[in-house]
Amino acid sequence: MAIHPILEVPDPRLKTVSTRVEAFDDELRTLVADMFETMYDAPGIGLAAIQIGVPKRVLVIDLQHEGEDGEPVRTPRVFINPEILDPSNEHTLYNEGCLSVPDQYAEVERPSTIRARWQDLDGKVHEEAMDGLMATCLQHEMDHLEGVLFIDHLSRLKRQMVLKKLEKLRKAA
Ligand code: GNR
Ligand code: NI
Repeated sequence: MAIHPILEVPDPRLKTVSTRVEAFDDELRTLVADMFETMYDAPGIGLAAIQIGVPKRVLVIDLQHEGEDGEPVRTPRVFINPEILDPSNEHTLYNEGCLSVPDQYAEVERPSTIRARWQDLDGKVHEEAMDGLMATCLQHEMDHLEGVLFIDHLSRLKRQMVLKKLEKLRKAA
């Protein structure tokens, strides 16, 4: 297993449209293991393969909740070739961040609930209704598979502000 560097804006590879997974093999298992290790190290609640430079339709998500002892409990989930079905007409705002746009946050509006269909590491198909942070996070991650970042949902002015702030922070570092 390995922690990979996370691509950051304006890396053009983040605009890649990722391709479907056809082979459910050991190489895929290694990729997913590396994605979890990289996501937990960052730390983040989700990661798309393209964020470590692999243009495949693979996502990992772990929303982690607090256990009774106050310790975080991990709930690792893998989504391969995910699809969104029946997004709700109702939308919700969430203050989103992204490991590829470090330390920047902005409100993004997305459908409140969705149904998701995806494959697991064995290629088995799953379907589930999602809401709350899980619905938001899955939609954020699915955007990465299309080469879209949360800042692409903002007005051009707001997007430029975020990118300018990031540039400034990098120069100061
Ligand atoms: O760690 C992350 N937090 C987050 C917060 C609100 C909405 C989406 C996210 S996903 C992000 C990790 C990431 O960049 N995934 O692509
Ligand atoms: Ni992201």
